[in-house]
Amino acid sequence: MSRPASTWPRIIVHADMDAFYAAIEQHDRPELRGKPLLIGGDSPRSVVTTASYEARPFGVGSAMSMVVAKRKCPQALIIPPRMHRYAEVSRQIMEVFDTFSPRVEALSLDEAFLDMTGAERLFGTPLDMAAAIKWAVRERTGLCVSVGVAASKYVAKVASDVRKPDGLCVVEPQDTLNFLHPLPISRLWGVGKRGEEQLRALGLATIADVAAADPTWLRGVLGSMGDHIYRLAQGDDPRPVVPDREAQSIGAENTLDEDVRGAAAIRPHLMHAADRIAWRLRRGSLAAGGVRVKLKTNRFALHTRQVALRPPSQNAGDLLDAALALLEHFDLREPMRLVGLAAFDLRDLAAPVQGELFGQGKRQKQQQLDAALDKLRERFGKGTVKRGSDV
Ligand code: TTP
Ligand code: MG
Repeated sequence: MSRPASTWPRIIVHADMDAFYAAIEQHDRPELRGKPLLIGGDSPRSVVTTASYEARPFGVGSAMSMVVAKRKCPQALIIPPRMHRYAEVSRQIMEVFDTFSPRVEALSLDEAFLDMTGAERLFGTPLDMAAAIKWAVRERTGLCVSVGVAASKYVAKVASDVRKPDGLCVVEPQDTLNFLHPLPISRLWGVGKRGEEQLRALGLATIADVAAADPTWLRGVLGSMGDHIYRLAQGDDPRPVVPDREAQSIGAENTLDEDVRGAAAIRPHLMHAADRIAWRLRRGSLAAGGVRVKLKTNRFALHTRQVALRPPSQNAGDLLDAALALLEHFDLREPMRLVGLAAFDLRDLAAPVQGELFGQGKRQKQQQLDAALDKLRERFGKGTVKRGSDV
C-alpha cells in the first residue's frame, strides 16, 4: 500500500526543552521534583536564568532579577547553575536530533530546527516524527522536549511553544493561517517589546490584523520590519534550516558584584572566562575560530568586538591573548558592570584535523597545563582552581 502524496512542501521541526536548566536539576536531584526552583546566582545583581514550571505561576521567569523573583516566589529554592552539566545534556539532545536528520540547526543549548523533508519513509507522518523525537530525547536524557512541526521555521517555532510544557503541535500546511491569525502580535518573530507597543499603537493586536494590513502602509510606518512581519503573518518564511556549527558559540559572562574600570581590572575576569570556555571547548572536542569580547558599561551600554583566531584553538591562553588584544579597541574610561567572552566559529576536533591545529612547544605545554587544570576542577569543583596570575 502506498502513502498518499505528501501535502507538505517542507517538513520543519522545532524542538525546545522544557524549563531546560531547572528540568536538569530536578532530574539529577529527585528531591527537587515538584518544587519551585529559580536557577541563578543569589547576589543582588544576579538574574534568573530559568524558573521551573512550579515557580512560573508566581510570575517569575528568565532574565528577571533574582531579588524581584524571590519577592514574588519566596518559597522557591535558588539553585546555582551548573553550566558544564547543561552543556553536556545539550550535546546529548543534539546527538539525538542528528539521528533524525542530517540538517539540524541548533539555536541555543536547548533548541534546534530539524529539516525532515523527505523523511516520511523513514519516520512516518509529521506527527509520528514529532512523537519519535520526544520519545528519543526522553529515552536518552530523561527530560521532556516540546516539539512543533510545520512547513516553515517560523510556524514550527511558534508551534513548539504554544502547548508547552510537554507540547506536541503539528500545523498542517493548509491550516497555517488558521493557526497563526488568532495569536497576539507578540508571537511575531523579531518583534520586541518596543515593536509590540508600536504595533498596538497602530491598532494591530493580532497576527490577523497584521495580515490584513496594507503592506505598503506597514513598510511606511515600520520600515523593513513592516515587510518582515507582513510576510510572517502570511505564514511566509522561506528561510532554510542551516546546519551550522559555525553559528554556535560558547560564552561565559559575569555581571560583576562591583563595577570595574580599566584594562587591568577587566583582565582577571577575561582570564577566568577564558579558562571556563577553554574547558568547555575541550570537553566538546571543539576549537574556536574566533573570539568575542562583550562589555556593558554601568549605564548599560553594550559594546562588543570580535576577532578571528588563526589557527583555531581550545587553549585558554590563546583565547585570553585574543581577548586582551581586543580590549585595546574599546573605550575603557567608563566603569563596566559586565564582562563577557565568547568563542565562536566552532570546529569539531573529532574530525581528523587535530594534528595541524596545534604546533609544538609552548602551545603543547599550554595544552598540558589546561588538561591538568581540567582534572583538578573535575575532582575538586570548578571554583577551586585558579591560575597564579588570577589570584
Ligand atoms: P528557554 O528555552 O527560553 O527556556 P526554558 O527551556 O527554561 O523554558 P521553556 O522553554 O520551557 O519555556 O531557554 C533555555 C535555557 O537557556 C534556560 O533553561 C536557561 C537559559 N536561559 C538563560 O540563561 N537566560 C535567559 O534569559 C533565557 C531566556 C534562557
Ligand atoms: Mg526551552
